[in-house]
Amino acid sequence: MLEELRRMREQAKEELQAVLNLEALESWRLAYLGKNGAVTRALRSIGKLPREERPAAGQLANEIRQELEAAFEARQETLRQEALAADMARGAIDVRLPGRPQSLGYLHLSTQTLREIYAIFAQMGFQVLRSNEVETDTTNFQLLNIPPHHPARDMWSTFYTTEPGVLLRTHTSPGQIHAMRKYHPHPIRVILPGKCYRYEQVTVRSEHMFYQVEGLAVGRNITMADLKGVLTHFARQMFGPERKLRFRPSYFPFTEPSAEADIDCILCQGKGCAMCKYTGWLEILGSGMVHPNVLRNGGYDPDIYSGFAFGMGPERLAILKHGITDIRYFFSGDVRFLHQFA
Ligand code: FA5
Repeated sequence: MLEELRRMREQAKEELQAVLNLEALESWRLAYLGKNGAVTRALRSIGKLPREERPAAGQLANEIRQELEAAFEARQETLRQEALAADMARGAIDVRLPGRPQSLGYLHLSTQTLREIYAIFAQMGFQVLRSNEVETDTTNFQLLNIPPHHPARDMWSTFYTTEPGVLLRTHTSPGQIHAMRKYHPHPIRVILPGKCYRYEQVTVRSEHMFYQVEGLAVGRNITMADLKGVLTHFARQMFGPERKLRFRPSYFPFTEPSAEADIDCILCQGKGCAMCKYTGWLEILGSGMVHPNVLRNGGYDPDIYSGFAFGMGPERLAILKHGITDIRYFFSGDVRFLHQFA
């Protein structure tokens, strides 16, 4: 009996060493220490032994039970620790890793330039008025003194909708009509920013979609001197006091007289380069005194009221300010360009 018990102990210990997970450990426990396990059965059978053998067998069987119970607990603890370590390794989060940066948006260069323009005109009392991007032939052309078949329509051709007479505006000037009809008969000082569209060959200086900022002042005794003063102040604020501004007589059907304002080329400092077509000057805006017919179309009597208007392209201004060589970068969606102005 004693020999049998010792063999069982050796076998149980060997098997326990081979147990590699908690499920196998439970099977081992049932096989030796469970209700019908080998150790339990041995203890139960001691009563059947001859009286003189019982004490030694009982003592050894009890020792073995205690030894195996202790071995079971130790093995269980080792396996639990191993299982925990494996779990941790599988779902590991290294809290020392730096976080992934969130990329924040930033303003498009056109928007930044528009805001600069708003701020400068706000100093002179001009408020921002939003007008429509979709206009009619009447507001985009006719009320601005451009009847059907007027040659200016060729230069200002645009994208037409399938709705007769409905088009994408070629300039912000129809906003003059909307502003006058809205504020009549009060004096006006507004700027009208927004997108314009043209059926036009795209080049380094021209896009078929671009922004404009229209300016309009209407009141009594407004003269060309006011126009020059406002635009000169604007150019100096925008480009610095050393910048040169020149006014050139021009023609627009909705202003009389009309003038274009040029700034000396920032890329070549006026020496002449491809950007300024070797003239040293860059056109930044068109302007003039509001034509009497246009004042009338807005509801103002030209014998009492006068006004000036201008229209500028913020992308062209940004090109000058930042020395950009191609206007097509603005709306091509290339973040390598845009990010430089973040
Ligand atoms: C006009 O659009 C007139 N409505 C401006 C005006 C307003 C004159 C009020 C008198 C009184 P023009 O076509 O020249 O004019 O355009 C005005 C400005 O818009 C230009 O100086 C330029 O800065 C910008 N611009 C015109 N066409 C383009 C284009 N294709 N791409 C980018 N900017 C343009």
